[in-house]
Amino acid sequence: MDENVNLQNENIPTSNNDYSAKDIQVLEGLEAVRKRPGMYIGDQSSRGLHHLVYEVIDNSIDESLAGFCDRIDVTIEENGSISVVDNGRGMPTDEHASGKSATEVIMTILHAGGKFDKGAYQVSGGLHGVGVSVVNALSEWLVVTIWRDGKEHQQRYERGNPVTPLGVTGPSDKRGTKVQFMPDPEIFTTTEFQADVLKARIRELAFLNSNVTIEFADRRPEKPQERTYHYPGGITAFVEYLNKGKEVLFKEPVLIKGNKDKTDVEVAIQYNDSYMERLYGFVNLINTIEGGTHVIGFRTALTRAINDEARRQKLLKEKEANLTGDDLKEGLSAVISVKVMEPQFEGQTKTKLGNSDVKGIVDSVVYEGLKEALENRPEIIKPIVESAIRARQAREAAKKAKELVRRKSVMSGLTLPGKLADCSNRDPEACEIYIVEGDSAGGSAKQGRNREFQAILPLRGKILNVEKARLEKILGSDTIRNIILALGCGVGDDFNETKLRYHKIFIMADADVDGAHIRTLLLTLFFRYMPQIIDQGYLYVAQPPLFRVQIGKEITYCYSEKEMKEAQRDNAGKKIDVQRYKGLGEMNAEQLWETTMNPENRIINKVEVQDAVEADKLFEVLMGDDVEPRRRFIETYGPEVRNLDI
Ligand code: 28F
Repeated sequence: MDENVNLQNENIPTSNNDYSAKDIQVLEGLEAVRKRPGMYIGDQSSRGLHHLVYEVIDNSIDESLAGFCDRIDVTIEENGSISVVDNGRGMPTDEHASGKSATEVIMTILHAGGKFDKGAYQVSGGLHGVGVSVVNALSEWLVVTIWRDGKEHQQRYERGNPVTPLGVTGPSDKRGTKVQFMPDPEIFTTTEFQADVLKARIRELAFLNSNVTIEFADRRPEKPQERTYHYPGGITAFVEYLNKGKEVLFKEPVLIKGNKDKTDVEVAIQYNDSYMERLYGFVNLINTIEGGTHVIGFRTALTRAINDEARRQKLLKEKEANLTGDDLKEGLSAVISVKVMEPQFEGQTKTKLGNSDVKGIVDSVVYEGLKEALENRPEIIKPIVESAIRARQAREAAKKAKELVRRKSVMSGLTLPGKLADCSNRDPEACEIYIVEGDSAGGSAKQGRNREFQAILPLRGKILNVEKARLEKILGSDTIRNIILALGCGVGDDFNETKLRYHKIFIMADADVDGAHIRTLLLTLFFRYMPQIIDQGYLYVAQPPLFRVQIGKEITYCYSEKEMKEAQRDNAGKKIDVQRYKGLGEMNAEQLWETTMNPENRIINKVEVQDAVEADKLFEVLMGDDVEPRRRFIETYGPEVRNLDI
């Protein structure tokens, strides 16, 4: 018996053929999506492209939240299309009042698929939950297959318009829904799916929905792969995954669950011995990277519960001040997953929770839960308090060393470093900064650049490895302070993107081992202390030429061995001179401009993080304290690593 499909959009056309105003409105609905895709999926770049997949998967997840689905298959097909299959009840196929099938209504009416029943939580809100009709409108083609009532049903659409009726294609004893779609190249700047990006979101969903198994497969010939994601341990397993390979302060993560005023709260906490905080917040399975009231409530409860227990166990002297939220951030790994009936999302990317009542709910659930855990497991509190006291001592020591004073000036970006050759343009959108290794290359870059929109910051020698240092020590390094001052946006919690002085930041270092080390140290600085610069796509690696090939009078610059060989082909017999560039310093200002800085000819590589959790692990392995994991990594991947894409 099919449930009625409750539609939030009343103006559904009355019949099939007389195109009343209402029909036009439906068509306009999908036209509106195609005219302004950004309104529905954020943008038309790779990020918006991957949102299409999340929309479809969310409908399968809703089926699993409702308790009818425990397996989802996500496949990048050989032809580059995406298939998502679930074993839920199957989208309704019965005829709708409008004369169309319920399926066609869901697939072609904006927001028609939104589950109307208030009973279950839905993955919706913000950019999420726009509905599968948006995916349909932005797909060159889409085929929906439904198995229910002993039959297989199927319908095909092109750019949102049905090109076949929903028809029965045969008997079937299966249950569930399959949506296969090809994103429309007329809409997206790229239609190439990134397996790592999809795997990161799938892994997250599997951790957050412990009852569901999600199979991923990439059937494209370049790099076929498949992987199963199923974590019965849920968010406890998520925190253990975050801490894998790290020294944890207590073995079993603390798990806290509670519900209040129809808000579900689930939190897992485990400390490790690093300086980093790894905290992930989710609202209705949406990753709230901008935080929000659930995170504030969590931090308030954590600080209060730990201070109370520390005093009770006399780990803090009477006259000693309470541990602060900052002290308790060091080494914290935590996952906060809340389910809210009517989430209000705020922030630039709609990933900040605004509901004020949720702060108090999370605070009381976490405080009670943590208090109980600390009483039942007395071994937990001591190492946490000792870690927090070390953090506080480091902060106080830095204050004495005036680092924190410098922190103010660095954060406010009031003074510019002397070594910076700034550009005359003041509009960050138009400006670029080259962070250049070595004074000689820095000199050539200053000379060769276009001083209207290109600034140069020469670096001298190695920079501090921030992976192993606290912020206070990092701000003590002149080189790093100069970079932060030149960029003007501050670091860490003080980061303020509106103060960023350049929207293109180039790391320009030699193509040799030293250059690679400097590049990696700088990438670590940006990834750990200014990740927003990477997320916004402002960080690039400049690519100087490796060879200069002169044939007669003709000079060609080559950026790879392959290019260099090609340049020499069909020129046999002529006088050929090949020069291999060892460092930037071998190029004069003119050559450096022409080959590496001139926007017309230069080759640049945008730094992108496709999987933040995996990137976090990679930086820890490559730059962290433990040599053993690094040695294993280099032995395993060293031979194949070309440009280590993070
Ligand atoms: C690969 C993508 O879209 N799966 C879906 C269902 C199941 C139902 C449903 C969907 C109910 C109220 C609209 C079936 N029987 N996978 C999917 N599985 N939609 S989408 O119902 C439509 C909604 O308004 C379903 C009983 N109740 C719900």
